[in-house]
Amino acid sequence: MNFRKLLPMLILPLIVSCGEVKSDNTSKTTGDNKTVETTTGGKTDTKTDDSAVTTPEQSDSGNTQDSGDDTVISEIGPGSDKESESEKESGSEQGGDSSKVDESTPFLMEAEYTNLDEKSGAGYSGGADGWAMIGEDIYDAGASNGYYVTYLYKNNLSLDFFFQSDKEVKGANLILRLTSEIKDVILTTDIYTITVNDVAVKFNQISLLGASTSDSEEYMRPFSNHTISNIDLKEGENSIKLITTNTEGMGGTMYSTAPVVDCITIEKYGDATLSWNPRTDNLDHFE
Ligand SMILES: [Ca+2]
Repeated sequence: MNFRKLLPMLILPLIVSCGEVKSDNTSKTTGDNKTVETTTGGKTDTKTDDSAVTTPEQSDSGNTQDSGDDTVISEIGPGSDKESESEKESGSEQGGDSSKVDESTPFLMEAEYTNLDEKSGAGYSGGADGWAMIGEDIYDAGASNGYYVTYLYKNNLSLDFFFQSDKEVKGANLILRLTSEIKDVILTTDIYTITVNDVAVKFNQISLLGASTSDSEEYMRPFSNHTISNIDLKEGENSIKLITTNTEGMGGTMYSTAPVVDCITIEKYGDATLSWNPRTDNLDHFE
């Protein structure tokens, strides 16, 4: 194990909640290590494995068992996220079971760590492909891990999160951490599609108000959390996709209406173990 390569990995899982903000770049990783983040019960493990490089699309439920050194990086507790006003607004009628006691640790997946290799996006002035769709939170909008994904303003463009669960899960919560830029955004199922294992889920209107009004304004609306209840997961490989499904332009070359995506978090998944293969190398380009 190369300690120099391992060191950034030790720092990475300290960023564990959508509600937490990281203002520096210490979670960046270099090199070609495979990273597996696993969350179960009350702890999060991050492991590195020099022996294989696996993209989320290539991974299956069998490859989450890591052969590298087991290192418990940090233990985190549930409930560290604070509901934003807008989340309460959009999530209060979702029928969440507040009486359910579930102390599972929130399982966070950064948008900037998804596989963007085949993605081609559109922005306010021109497009961007692959890792170039990642934005750095230079205006302190509260992006988890300091980065987010934008350029999602194109019909049928999706942001894909692939992960594994060691067992079936019923009634989990999915939390989206989003904002808007250039123009206020109101997401409904008519213009935006969220799928879990390729089945569209219902969600209440998500209002992302207070956006900057121009490309030159040095401001970004703070990210806010939005909860969708009653998500079911299956044993093995799972997917959550955020898909722009409209042609309602927002100005310039933003051909569709879409949010800016910071990360997603799964909560209340019982005693299942969730894991994924974050593409931390996406941030190598920001060194
Ligand atoms: Ca992020």
